[in-house]
Amino acid sequence: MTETATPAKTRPEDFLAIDRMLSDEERDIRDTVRAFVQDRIVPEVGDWFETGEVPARELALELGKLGVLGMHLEGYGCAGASGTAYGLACLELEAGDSGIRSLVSVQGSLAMFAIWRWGSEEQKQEWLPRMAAGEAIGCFGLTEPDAGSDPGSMRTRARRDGDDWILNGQKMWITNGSISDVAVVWAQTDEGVSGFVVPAGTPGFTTQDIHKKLSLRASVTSELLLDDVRLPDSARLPEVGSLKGPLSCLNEARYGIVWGAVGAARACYEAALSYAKERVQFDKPIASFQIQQYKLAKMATAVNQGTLLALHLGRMKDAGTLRPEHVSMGKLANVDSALEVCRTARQILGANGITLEYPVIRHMNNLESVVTYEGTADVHALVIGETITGIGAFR
Ligand code: TGC
Ligand code: FAD
Repeated sequence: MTETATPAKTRPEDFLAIDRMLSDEERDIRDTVRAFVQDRIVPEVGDWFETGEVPARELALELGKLGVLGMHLEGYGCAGASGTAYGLACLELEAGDSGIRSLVSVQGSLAMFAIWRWGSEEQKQEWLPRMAAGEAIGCFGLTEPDAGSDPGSMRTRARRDGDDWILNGQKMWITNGSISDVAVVWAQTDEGVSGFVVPAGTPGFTTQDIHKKLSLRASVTSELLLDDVRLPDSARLPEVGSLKGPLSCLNEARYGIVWGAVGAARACYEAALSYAKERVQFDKPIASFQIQQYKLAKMATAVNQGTLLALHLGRMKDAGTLRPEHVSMGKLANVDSALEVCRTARQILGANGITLEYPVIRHMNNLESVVTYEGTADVHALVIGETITGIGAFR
């Protein structure tokens, strides 16, 4: 029998030793983003959430310097990092707040990716370097008041007028809408769905913020109004003319959420663990009661399972084998389990769990948006259902 080395002691903060499955470069990127979140986001985000005001412009510049805006894209000032490295960054950003991960997702995976994948060389040169640096902010207008899960029913229309296009319609729930320098707007045309690059200030293009949100409060959410907006043909994304255009961008952002949701869950698990070890009731820390240990054990398991699933999808993305239905499984599983972790954490904190002094209820409320946007849990279950049964159930 050969002698085997004793496995290293289990570390509660990395129970399954997933760290060892990362490369040095991936760990470096993860640690850099984690330190940024710890120094810049964590001390302030409770106040941003409470007031509903986030210094998004300043943050965009800082995130640009950090190198996370469009970090998985190649060229045009983007970092060209791996999908796994991008995922790790999303995890750390969302451990700060889903709104910060959203800022990065919408910029890099939706607005920049749309231009990078489907835009002309001129559009790429004009927008991508500034967007990667955080000097220009982008938004992505797909959802409408009457077209959410079913974007194919959108009413925003673009009609030709000589060499120009005239856009009319309304987009709803658009992250970064009012603070954007450029909006990627999807519209029906006689030839199918097209994307348009609409600079802020174009006559007829206005925005209005959505208030009274109880979730994603550290994020700007707006309505976009397009009233006879005239654009040259050079503003149209030339390389796509169907719903495949916007849906391909959603794959990128949904992939980031697979990782990000684990970050929110980890932050709540860590808050609950530390609270349970310190909070004394009946003369003992509540962490010493079996029922609380059961909850903590389930939370730790969920965080580790979610990380492994995200890492597996990351490796598939980097190998070029990741399909949209894989991303659907990741988003469905990880957001659902993150919600469960955050709700359990909230209860472990007792009354303290309802205040912004702790991160838990903020994450829990944020995840109510995360489970809805980028395809609801139902939509992702139906994508998986269609793949395994061969029967579409959307209609
Ligand atoms: P369907 O007929 O299935 O497809 C139409 C065309 O699109 C192609 N396609 C995809 N391509 C790439 N990636 C995907 N995931 C794709 N899914 C479909 C398909 O092959 C076809 O291509 P072609 O070449 O034949 O034209 O479309 P459908 O109308 O039946 O809809 C399918 C469904 C329901 C899955 C889709 O509409 C959907 O995903 N709905 C959910 C909408 C959604 O997720 N909206 C998100 C808006 S953005 C947002 O929420 C940002 S939140 C901020 C943040 O991220 O932080
Ligand atoms: P609906 O589609 O009306 O769904 C309502 C309910 O019906 C859901 O439970 C849904 O699962 C269910 N349902 C719908 N269809 C079916 C079906 N076929 N079978 C079974 N059940 C079904 N959009 C953008 O374009 N850009 C953004 O930047 C953006 N940012 C957002 C930020 C926030 C904070 C939020 C909350 C949303 C954002 N969205 C954005 C919009 C988001 O993508 C939509 O809310 C989402 O796609 C769902 O659409 P809906 O809200 O209209 O719900």
